[in-house]
Amino acid sequence: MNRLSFTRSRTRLGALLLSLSFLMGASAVCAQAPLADGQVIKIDQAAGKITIKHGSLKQFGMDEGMTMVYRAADPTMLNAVNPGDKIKFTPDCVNGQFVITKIQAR
Ligand SMILES: [Cu+2]
Repeated sequence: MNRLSFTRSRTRLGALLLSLSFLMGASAVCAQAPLADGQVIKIDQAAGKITIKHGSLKQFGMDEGMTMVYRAADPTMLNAVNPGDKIKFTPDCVNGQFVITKIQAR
């Protein structure tokens, strides 16, 4: 192998590793998490959506607490909670959208 092709293959390897770590980072942003603590702010029963105030969820790249809207995997789940309730919930990511798959008052 001459010096030029050696440099080329090293560059290609670097690009491969870079895209690999990017993919791994992306999957970490979109994976199911264990039960998280939160508080119900608002419920939109008709749309099947719920606004939850929660602490950091590092696996979704949320390093700080925030208030955000989640879609309920099953809208009937929203019958079990009311605005103001402190809850435990399971956030998930389905097709790039944040979804809660489980919710319970605590
Ligand atoms: Cu969030």
